[in-house]
Amino acid sequence: MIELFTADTPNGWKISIMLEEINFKYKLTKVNLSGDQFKPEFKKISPFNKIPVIIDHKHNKTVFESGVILMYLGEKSKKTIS
Ligand SMILES: N[C@@H](CCC(=O)N[C@@H](CS)C(=O)NCC(=O)O)C(=O)O
Repeated sequence: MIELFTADTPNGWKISIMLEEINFKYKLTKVNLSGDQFKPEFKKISPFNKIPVIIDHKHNKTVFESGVILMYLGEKSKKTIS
């Protein structure tokens, strides 16, 4: 299962849209950007203190940077553009 750490911003929306498009089940965890991004436990998964981040619990992988997350999910989905 994918867990998405996100907030109500375009970079966050990009990943929600992708997850919906590829029809993956995911858990959405909201991050309050008024300061929670600087908490040590969040820094462990997001070294630059930014959303979005995903944890792929099944494969024990953490991915940050929206473009990288999109590529990761695209590859996982095995969908092609036609
Ligand atoms: N290059 C990053 C940018 C991420 C980014 O700027 N996230 C913003 C929200 S859209 C953020 O977490 N801001 C909190 C902060 O800078 O403290 C990406 O594409 O993921």
